[in-house]
Amino acid sequence: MRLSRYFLPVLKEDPKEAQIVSHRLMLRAGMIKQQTAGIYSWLPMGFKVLRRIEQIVHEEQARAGHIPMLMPTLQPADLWRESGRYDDYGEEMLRVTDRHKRDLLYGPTNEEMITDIFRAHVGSYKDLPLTLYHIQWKFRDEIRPRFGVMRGREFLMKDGYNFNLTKEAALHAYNRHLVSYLRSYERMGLQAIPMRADGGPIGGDYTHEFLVLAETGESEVFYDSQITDLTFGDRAIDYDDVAQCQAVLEEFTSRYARTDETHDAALFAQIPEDRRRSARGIEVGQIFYFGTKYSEPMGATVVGPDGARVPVHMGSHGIGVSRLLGAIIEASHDDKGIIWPEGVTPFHVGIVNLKQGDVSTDSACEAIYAELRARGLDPLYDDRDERAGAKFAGMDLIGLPWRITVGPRGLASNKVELTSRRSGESEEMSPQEAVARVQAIYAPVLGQAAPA
Ligand code: 5CA
Repeated sequence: MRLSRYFLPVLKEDPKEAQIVSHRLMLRAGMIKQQTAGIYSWLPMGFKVLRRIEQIVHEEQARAGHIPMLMPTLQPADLWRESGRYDDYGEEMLRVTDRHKRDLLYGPTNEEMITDIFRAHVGSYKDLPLTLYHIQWKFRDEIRPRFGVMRGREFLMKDGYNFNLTKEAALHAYNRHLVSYLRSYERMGLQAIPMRADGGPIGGDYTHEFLVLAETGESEVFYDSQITDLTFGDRAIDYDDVAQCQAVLEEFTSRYARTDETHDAALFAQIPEDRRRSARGIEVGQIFYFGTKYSEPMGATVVGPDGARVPVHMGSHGIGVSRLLGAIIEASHDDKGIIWPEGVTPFHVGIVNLKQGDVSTDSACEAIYAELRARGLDPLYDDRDERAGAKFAGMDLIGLPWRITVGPRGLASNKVELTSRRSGESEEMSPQEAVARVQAIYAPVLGQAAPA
């Protein structure tokens, strides 16, 4: 993309309404625009990151064998009357009446609807296990929407639902999700720690939240510091292997890590004092096993191996896709702006032309731009007629992890500069070498794509 033709409405001043750094930087970097409390337009660069995150989620769900679909945002109230949640959900549910005076609601989650789909089409244990998911906008009429996309009213969620004949099978699905979530967050450059949590309005007493540690997090968390040493990495995993998935769950959940809802001071006190930590965290996902809470009242049953109908065991699993943008920025920024991890960056590399209009500088930039694109990379070329200082400040603000700086002085000896946004370090090299280096940096990121 050429910056002169892009739509990147950066703000010069800090917006007053933003209380936390991710909200401030998303507004300043021209990623979002608030339309009303807790409801945002996603401007092109914000939308680009949102799609990168969605893509990672889709790929990791595909890898785990989960099946994508799409359910609507508006749902009939009658489904929620069946589960009893129409009244229970309270004021967070946005209720709408259509022209025929039928009650609808803007879905805050989809347990009822997916259970309805299941009961209409699945009748035998032979069709199990089944895991369906979608990535769709949700609405929760939060009393205090705040912190930008972190606590929105309309927000994008990946929500998945699994159906199983037995509790054991449902727990394997739970473990599989835990593994796929660990992989997803790591690809986004995040450490998200699974912590024992509370089921809240979704229900079930077996649930983990995934938390990214950050001072601005809304959750209070308590954990054993050893847990922060764990990484999933690129180890091979067979998602059908029950013991292997169980072993990952045990590895990542056996140390103390809980949100304040389930915190147990006596258990916590048993951890050696120098490892006890209390901190703030951002909840970027949650997985639940809730047994037959929805299948029983809604009649989602299958004929079991012995011929009798039994309600299915279910779980659900959510990732806060739009919240993740805020969480990633909270975890990765400095006083100049955002520092995108390579896995989610809106553009792979920025090209800064120090002397726009100079024939040889322009043509060197054009060649680098074309060569990067030919290699499957997505560069942002700052081809505006602006001062170098303004171009650098803009690049630092929007946070592309790598920058190639091209100026007449360097070009005289066939050199450009490759700069890391994270370390600030620069290295001089030929334009060809800079392209090859950027390609090598992104090879592992681009190579992680799984067939969706
Ligand atoms: N049905 C289950 C799992 S599919 C469910 O709704 N789970 S949830 O309530 O925990 O939401 C899943 C994720 O959505 C949360 O972990 C959080 O990351 C994100 N989320 C929840 N509320 C908001 C909100 N108001 N703004 C942004 N993201 C949110």
